Amino acid sequence: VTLVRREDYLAPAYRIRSVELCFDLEPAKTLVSSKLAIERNPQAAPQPLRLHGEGLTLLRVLANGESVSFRHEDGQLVIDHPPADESFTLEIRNSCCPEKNTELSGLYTSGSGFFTQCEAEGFRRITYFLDRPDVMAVYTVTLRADKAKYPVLLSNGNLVEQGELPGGRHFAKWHDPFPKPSYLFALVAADLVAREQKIRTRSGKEHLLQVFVRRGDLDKTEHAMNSLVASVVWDEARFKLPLDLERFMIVAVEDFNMGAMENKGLNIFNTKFVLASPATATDVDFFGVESVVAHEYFHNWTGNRITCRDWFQLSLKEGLTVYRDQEFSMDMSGGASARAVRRIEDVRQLRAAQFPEDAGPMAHPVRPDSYAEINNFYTATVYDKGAEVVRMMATLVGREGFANGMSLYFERHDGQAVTCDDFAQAIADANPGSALSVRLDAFKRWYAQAGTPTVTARGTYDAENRRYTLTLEQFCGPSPGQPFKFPFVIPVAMGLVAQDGSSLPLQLAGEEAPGGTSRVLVLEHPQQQWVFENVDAAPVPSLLRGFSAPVNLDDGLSDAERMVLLAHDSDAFNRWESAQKLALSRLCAAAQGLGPAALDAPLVEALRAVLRHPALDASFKELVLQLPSEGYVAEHLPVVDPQRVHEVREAMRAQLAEQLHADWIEAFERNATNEAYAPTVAQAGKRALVNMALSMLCLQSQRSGDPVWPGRAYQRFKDATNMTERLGALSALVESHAGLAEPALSRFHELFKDDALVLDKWFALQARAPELDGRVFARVKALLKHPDFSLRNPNRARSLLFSLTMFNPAAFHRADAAGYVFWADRVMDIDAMNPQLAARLARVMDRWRKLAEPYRGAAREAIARVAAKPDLSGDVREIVTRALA
Ligand code: BAL
Ligand code: ZN
Repeated sequence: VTLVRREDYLAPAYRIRSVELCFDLEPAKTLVSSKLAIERNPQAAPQPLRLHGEGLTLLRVLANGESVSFRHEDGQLVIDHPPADESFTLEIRNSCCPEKNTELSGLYTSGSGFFTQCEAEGFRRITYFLDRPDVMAVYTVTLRADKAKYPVLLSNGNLVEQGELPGGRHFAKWHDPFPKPSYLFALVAADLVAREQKIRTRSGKEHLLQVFVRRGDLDKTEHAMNSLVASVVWDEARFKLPLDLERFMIVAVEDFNMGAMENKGLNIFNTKFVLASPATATDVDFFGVESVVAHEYFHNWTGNRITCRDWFQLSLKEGLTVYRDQEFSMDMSGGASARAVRRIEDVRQLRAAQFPEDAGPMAHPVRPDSYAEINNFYTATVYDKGAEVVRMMATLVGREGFANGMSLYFERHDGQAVTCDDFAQAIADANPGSALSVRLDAFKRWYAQAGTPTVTARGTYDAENRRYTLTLEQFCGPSPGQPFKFPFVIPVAMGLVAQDGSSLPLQLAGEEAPGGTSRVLVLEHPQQQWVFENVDAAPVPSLLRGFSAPVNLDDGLSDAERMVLLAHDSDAFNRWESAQKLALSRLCAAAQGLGPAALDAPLVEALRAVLRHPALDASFKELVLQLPSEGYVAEHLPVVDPQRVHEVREAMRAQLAEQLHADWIEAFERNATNEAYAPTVAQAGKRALVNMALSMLCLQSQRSGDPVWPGRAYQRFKDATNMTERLGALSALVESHAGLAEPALSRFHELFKDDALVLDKWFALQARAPELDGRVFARVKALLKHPDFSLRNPNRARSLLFSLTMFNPAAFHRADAAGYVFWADRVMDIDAMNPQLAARLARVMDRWRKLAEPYRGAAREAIARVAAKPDLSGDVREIVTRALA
């Protein structure tokens, strides 16, 4: 494995100022001609010109109109003696083969159209170029194609010319006035239709918004368009960042490795994040569309106007843009409670994906130091932990201070390719004297050091002096290549809660008066103490409110103290967190044989109180009543027996189904709604709680044999007027292994067999059902041969394989190792077509070292079998090599 290292960065020796591209599009052989205006970097030593190129057929190279000698070396086109002038032109003709491009990187066909994906290094699979983000050029692009097959021809920027060509062909010429790196190039040639909307920004300028989809999908684009309009309005209001393009296009494509891609003015999206109608998409899908549309739109400033100097800086745009889309989603959600629900969901996601990553063989800093394959670093760490790092900065400088920092960032760097340091510096410089600027260097360790720190908190109460002393300590264990860590700067939002549940005023020693009931302590040393004065009785500390830093918190609280927080904390996040910690401690104890596989009566009663609470929102109740996932429990165990974890969690779920039976019935009846469908947080919360209640009621029926609830679920499944209810009812049947699950599954397939995204749900649901006697695993193996299944379509492959291997530990981790054998075979099958997708599947074994025997040995053997495959892609090789290291 050859590594690219951050410290080896050198500015480019040549720059490309402008490029004229011309495509003759044919699936089997597309001709590309490119004319590059190249400049030497006067600061760089004289050297050959080296252009990236991968899997291309070179037809011609001219420099300043003359032939020039060239050679191929290490996947690069090398011109040893380019013209000596400061600037010169290079003309290249090459061909590529879009229909054979199963990697879905570069130019490829999907269905009957042409699409591109260039981030990170796909442009070099289209033509020879300086394919690195710090080379920014102005693009003029001409597309030529058969008019009947490809009536729509799109590229970045503005349409400047179009017309007919002989032989039934036509052309379109596009010009993008903004210099951009090659990873933001895009083209589309396909038979599509568009939903269009005009929007006026604050300056009074009118802009055209378009969402392109296949014929027949137009009725599923309203939500994407609404989300786009809302994003444009939000970015201008919150960050004074207006839409800078005359036209902004979104195109949906069925075969796509990522969620979506922020190509300048021409976003290309996985259909999953564009198409949504109440009949075919769930509430979760609707929120996904909203947040991904926003994310890609926000990239237009954070990513496109200011981009990354090199790929080690990926979080510069991704962490920041995730932070922005999270804030947008919170603002779109409404009140404080809905915002808290969003925050809880984001944190759950961070803990489910990023914390394990940070503790495993792929652990890397938010700004990595090296990589073999950059595609492997589009990770939860770069995205989600990166967003937490930005969020901590915003916490340390305040909301207005952060907005000022963003303004300074754009003032300084608009149009440039910069680093994470440049961003942090701008935020700090806009806020002199702030909690961030006075310790900026230490804060930036969040970019440099991998690993999740643990913060240990202990409090002591001194009744005589009415003083409460809080001691915080931090520690972060070693990560690959980082044996020792310096202390992090950790903002700890906190409050003190009295035993009666009231919020106590917070007055630190030395202060004249209390400063509110919630504040942010900055932990920057291995250990620090804070003394609070005028505290009348021993309080319960509520720490890390709103999850103010991406750390594990050991708060040392007793069950009774957690119960106080669960019932009363003014911070909704910590209310939820208290329930999670109470349940987690039982799950972990039971999984290790240190406690019963049952919840104690006080906890069941506390959960009942939440479920019955007259004032709490349904969405919040649903989150509190969910037991921590098997994956989350596993992360908290020293050694993991996935079957045992499953067993104890199922036992506790069954217990909640039984002991809260009457409460589930009431929750079901009370929250069932006949309102016209709208994807609002309030409605979605009710539907989520109703679905959970139905699941619990069917689970209880499975044990009691009472057929009433499966019957009602089946009826609800048939009568449902939206996909959230329909899928919820179907899940309740499938997850409880009810007899009616089979007819319901057949009916569902019959109803939706022509809707790819819904069929994905059908596959996923079956692969995620709680394992029972090996039936679920057997079914997944059978579904692999289903006529509707294909490994080529990433969404379909994910629906079956990721559902099993990532989200169904008990079906996957089998004592007979069959799950691992299955995994290894699929990784190798997919690798032959699509290494990026295969590498993602390979990552599900990251945590194999934590497994108990016989799982551990069998897992190692399966990984070693993949590693031994001679023609493995670099993508998968990097993952399995690290896993075995
Ligand atoms: N830039 C890759 C897709 C995304 O993060 O938006
Ligand atoms: Zn992004």
